[in-house]
Amino acid sequence: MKIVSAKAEYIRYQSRMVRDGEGHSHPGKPHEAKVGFLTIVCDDGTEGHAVDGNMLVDVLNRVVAPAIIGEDPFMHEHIWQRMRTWQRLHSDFTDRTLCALDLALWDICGKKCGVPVYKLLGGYKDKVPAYGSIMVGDDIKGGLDTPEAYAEFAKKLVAKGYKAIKLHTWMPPIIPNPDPKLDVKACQMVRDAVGPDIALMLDPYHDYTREQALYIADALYELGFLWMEEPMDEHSMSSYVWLNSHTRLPICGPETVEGKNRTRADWIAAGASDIGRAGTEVTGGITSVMKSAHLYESFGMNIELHGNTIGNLHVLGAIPNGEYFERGLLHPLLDYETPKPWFKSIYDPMDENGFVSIPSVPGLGWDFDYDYIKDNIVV
Ligand code: LLH
Ligand code: MG
Repeated sequence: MKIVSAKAEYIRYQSRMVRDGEGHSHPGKPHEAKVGFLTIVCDDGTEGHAVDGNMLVDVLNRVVAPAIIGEDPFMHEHIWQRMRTWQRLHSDFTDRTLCALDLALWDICGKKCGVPVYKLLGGYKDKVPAYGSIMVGDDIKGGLDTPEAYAEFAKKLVAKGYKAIKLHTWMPPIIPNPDPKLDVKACQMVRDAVGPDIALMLDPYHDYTREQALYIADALYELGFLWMEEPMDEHSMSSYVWLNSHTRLPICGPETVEGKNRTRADWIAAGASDIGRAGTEVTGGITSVMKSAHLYESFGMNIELHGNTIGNLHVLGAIPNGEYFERGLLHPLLDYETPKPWFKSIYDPMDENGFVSIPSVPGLGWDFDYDYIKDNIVV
């Protein structure tokens, strides 16, 4: 079996999400946006896809496509390793772009074998509990503008079936200066609103000092939080070693720092976190997240996956040491349950007990609306 073509395109759609200066998402006025769509075709007609707002279409067409045509998609690790090393001097070849290639290859392999990807990866469970991941705080009336607003929204999430909730709190530029006391107040009010039986986590401003991060961590320990993630710049691993040795609250990470599974190995060796973290988009696809997951398992650690990607769902279905699916980002003024226009249905519907099933059809299980995609390609 050989790859005969690979093509990435942008699809236009109406978005209600805007990004602030630091890149955090918030609800906003409808406007035209575009999402990347990758198609890899094999000589027997099998097609694999990836869709993501952050893949770089130009890099996929210019760098990746010529390199993989003629390759066997089942020599997946070989292709991934080769492309990983190409990232060094192709500085625009991001992990999110590598992720797109990786997902499309896994999609092909699953379809060809007639099994969902999580079974190809090993197969461990067919559903996972979700946590409601609340969007970064804002200054929108009826949105996430006060600790009270978080508490109200958290109660609504519990009523929908969520048994776990993560807060992202306020960050510049929404507030001029980070405010650890405001974070703790929001966490306190959410704990009071949902009671002791709902698992809670916090992902606050990502650039606190050590002392600010420790102040929040100790307060969250008293509130019975499950973990805190990324309260400081992750490039300073020694700051995380310091934080982790000073607090009893479990620290989860790293999330965004570069280096894929190898960075995770260094954090484990240094004792920089209690719970590991990786995600298909930020660490170069399923292939890398599986390496991290097995590494953490070998050290007796759990891994919590970043983001609501279909790739993360398949990894969770394949490993014993990942507990939750991050469902979101959620916001009182946004509807998470309606599929994006390029999908006919969402891949992560949640049942009344707070569980999401791993897609069970061959491949990754995206339910694409191919007519919408065809009609909205940006030329
Ligand atoms: O800073 C943000 O906007 C969020 O932290 C975002 O990156 C979110 O995806 C996240 O970190 N989830 O865990
Ligand atoms: Mg995070």
